[in-house]
Parts: sequence; C-alpha cells; structure tokens
Amino acid sequence: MRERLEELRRHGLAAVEGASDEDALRAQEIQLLGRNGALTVLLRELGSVPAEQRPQLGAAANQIKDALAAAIGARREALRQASLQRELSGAGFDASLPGPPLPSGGLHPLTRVSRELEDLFTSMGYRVLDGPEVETEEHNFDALNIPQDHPARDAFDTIWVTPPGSGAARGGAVCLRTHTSPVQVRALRRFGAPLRAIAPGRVFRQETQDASHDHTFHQMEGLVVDRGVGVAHMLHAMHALLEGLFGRQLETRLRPGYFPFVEPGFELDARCPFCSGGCRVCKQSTWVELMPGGLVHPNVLRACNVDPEVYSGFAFGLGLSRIAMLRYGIDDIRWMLSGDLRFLSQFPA
Ligand code: FA5
Repeated sequence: MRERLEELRRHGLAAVEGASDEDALRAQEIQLLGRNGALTVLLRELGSVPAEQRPQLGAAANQIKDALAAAIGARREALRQASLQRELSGAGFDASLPGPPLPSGGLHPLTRVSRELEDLFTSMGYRVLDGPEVETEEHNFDALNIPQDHPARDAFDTIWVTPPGSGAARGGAVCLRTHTSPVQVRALRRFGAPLRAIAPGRVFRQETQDASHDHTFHQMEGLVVDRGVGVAHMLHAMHALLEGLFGRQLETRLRPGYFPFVEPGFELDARCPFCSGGCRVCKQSTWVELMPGGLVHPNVLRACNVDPEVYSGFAFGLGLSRIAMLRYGIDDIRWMLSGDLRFLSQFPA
C-alpha cells in the first residue's frame, strides 16, 4: 500500500506538471482527486489493511492529497499567466481600443422638472431655498396662521415625531413637514423683505396611497414679498412657470381656494395640455388643477416680523410630483419613489 501511494505521488506530480493547458489540468485533477479518482480508490482500500498500519497510511495519503492539490493550484496559476502573456503580446491585442461601454444612469423626472424650474426662477431673480424635512409645529402650522383645531394638525393627516402639545409643549412639538410652506416662514425671518424665493422639497402626510396620492411627495413653494405686490404679480409668476414647463401659454382660470396662510386664496387650473375635448388626464373636463396660491396673510407677515402695512406678497404651492407626472405622462405617482429600475431606465441621460 505504501509503495502504491508513493507511486501515485510521483506519477501524479509529473502528470500535473506535464498538463499543457487548463482543460488537460482539470482532467488530471479529476483522475487523481475526483470522486472515483486514484487517491480515493486507494483510500477506500485502507479499510482492509491491518488496523495498526492504518493511522500511518492515512496520514501519508492526506499528505499526498495536499501535495497534489497544491501542485494543481500552482500549475493552474502558471497556465493562466502564460495565457495572459500570450494574449497581451499577440498581434490581435490593441491596447488603444475603447473598453466596453459602462451603463450610465439618467436624472429622475422630479430632479429634471425641479432643475428646469430652478433655472427659470433664478433667471427672474428668485433665490432657491431649502428647509428641514423634520419641522416644528410652530413653523409648519402656528406661524402660518393655521388654527389650533385645524384638521390638518390631526394625527390622521400629519406624521408627528413628538406629539402635538398645548401650553408648555406648544411650539416644541415636531412633525415631518406636511408642505413646503414652512420655508416661507424660515425665509422671511432670515432674509426679511423684500424677498423672492422658491423652495422645492419633499413633504409627508398620513395618506392612503392611490394613483395620484402618496404619503411622501414633492412640492415647490414660491414666495414674493415686496411693496405693492398683488394678485396680478402672482398670476404673472404662475403663467411664466407654466410656459417654462409646457413650452407655450396655456389658458388658465382662478377659482377661490381656502388656505389659512393666504387671503385671498386661489386654485389655479389650466386647460389640459394634452387634449382639446377631454381625456383621461383631465378626466374629460379639459381643465387640470395645477396649483394653489394667494396673497400672504397679514398674520403670517407679522409672525415673520414683516410689517403688513408696508409689505404684501404672494405665495403658491406647486405639486411637483403631479407636475412631473403631467410632463412625462406618468400614470401612477407610486412609480416616482419606487426606485424601480424598469421605471427609472425610461429616463436615460
Ligand atoms: C398645500 O400644501 C399648501 N401649502 C399650498 C399653498 C402654498 C397654498 C402657498 C397657498 C399658498 P395642498 O394640500 O393643496 O396645499 O397641496 C398642494 C399641492 O400638492 C396639490 O395641489 C397637489 O398637487 C399636491 N398634493 C397634495 N397632496 C398630495 C399627495 N398626497 N400626493 C401627491 N401630491 C399631493
């Protein structure tokens, strides 16, 4: 048995060394160490040798197995290196050829619309502002003239981080901002009047999801405060926005709308940009609801240390997610933040 093991070692090492390519080496590996290979067959016979010889023969067999495995690994690496060298020095290799193309991503439709609007408004002298997504009750509601008992404060609508309070806790309560309007408050307190700003960003509401409602979506606030600002200025800004988005003037109409932080308040509708006689987008009405807005309520100006006797202003709150849907013909808002590559890859760079 010992001689046969020794013979296997000698013969095996020579065969491994003589393997001329990776396929031949693999065949040798199977022949030597495979399930029915020469070493396995010898090991099976170990059971029939006298018990006192078995430990020594077993140890010798294991050493041979390790030596053969190491030799096979070394030979495989040497063959790979040799093949690589052949490829590199061969006439067919051209190091100046471009590599395979790398897949590249595109901008998210929300980012595209937001950047287009940022460019448009900065060209009209607006600042682009940001505000925290985790906001105080004071900024999100109180300073915006939203009454204590307004249903929007309810936990059915607002995601509270610390519960809304009264008395000592008031103003200290914290929520995920339900709209971008608190940026109005932060901006006016920080920069004062006159001010022209937009604030795109993410907002959160307790909301049952459907094709046009999400619990997390994007808005863009617009705010202008100066001497003598009125509804005509607001309409001008809204029309500029629509022309920037859709590339042409759309017919619009104003309806009364109620928001505690504006007076008067409006809803702006536009003629459906996709049809002339009614379609799925406008639900056959030929009008699409585009954005609410209005003149900044004097109480909001006061809460931001701006004198309403001297200054007036307008604000609007564009539903950025819904505008991006209109712009790109996206039929369900839940695609927007899905992270689904089937959706995202439709917006290549
Ligand atoms: C507001 O959020 C006000 N802050 C807007 C405003 C600003 C009014 C300044 C006056 C002055 P509203 O809740 O209607 O308003 O939301 C504004 C827009 O956000 C809607 O027109 C709609 O386009 C979008 N929106 C509202 N809820 C959702 C939702 N769950 N999913 C997606 N978009 C929504």
